[in-house]
Amino acid sequence: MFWCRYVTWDEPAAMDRVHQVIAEGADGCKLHRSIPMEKAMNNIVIAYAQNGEAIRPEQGYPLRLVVPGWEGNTHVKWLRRIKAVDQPYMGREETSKYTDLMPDGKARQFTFVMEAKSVITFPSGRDKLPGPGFYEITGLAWSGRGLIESVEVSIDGGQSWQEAQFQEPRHPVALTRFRLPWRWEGQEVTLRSRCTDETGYVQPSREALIEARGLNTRYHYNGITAWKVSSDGSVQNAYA
Ligand SMILES: Nc1nc2c(c(=O)[nH]1)N[C@H]1C(S)=C(S)[C@@H](COP(=O)(O)O)O[C@H]1N2
Ligand SMILES: [Mo]
Repeated sequence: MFWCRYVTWDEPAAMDRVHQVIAEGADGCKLHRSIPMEKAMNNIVIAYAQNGEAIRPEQGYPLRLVVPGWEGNTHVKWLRRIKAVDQPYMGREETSKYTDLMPDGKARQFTFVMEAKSVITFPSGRDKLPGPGFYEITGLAWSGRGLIESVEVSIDGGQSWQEAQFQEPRHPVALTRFRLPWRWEGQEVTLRSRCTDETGYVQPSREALIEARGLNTRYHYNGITAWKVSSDGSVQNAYA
């Protein structure tokens, strides 16, 4: 039931009609995704190596796509074919999956970009602080739209926010380490981080995101994470 036209290169002006490339994997399901030409020509990697060695079988050996800033599902592993076509393929991974069902019953489609997100990695769920004293809050922030511009941390349940420091250098669309010194007096507190990227996009609260998109979708969940530190030092997800 594929109704997109393949573009053959010997046709005159074929290039004008190439709007998408279809990347297909060699696994049993032949996982495939449509990638708009603009992205394909601009900011995409066909990777054969990682960390100085051939990419490992579970990472897509011998070749995989890396599509910076876009949802993991587009990073097709065991790449065996790239087709040029004039419209999206409407394969399983962009219709039945990787669409976002909204509360009104409509679905967002081709929501490729992963929007800005951050998480505190210390202290975080299941850590146990040995007692009151000095700690360094640290975590990671990233944005599919580019550079992380700032990260704020709240130690009072989201009422006030303090600017965290970055571990430089920062790179666009890459994990960015942030840190904030913190003295824990031993009382119950809730820790949150909130990042802003270079486009001015601010990571939303969980409540705001659920209000906007409902509860039917989670592929692009980037709400603020809250860690509750109890007076005995144990740490757990405040929303759990
Ligand atoms: N061929 C193929 N590529 C694939 C998949 C797959 O099932 N088959 N899974 C995708 C999904 S859903 C994700 S999240 C990423 C995971 O990549 P990683 O194992 O390097 O984290 O691979 C993507 N590429
Ligand atoms: Mo995934």
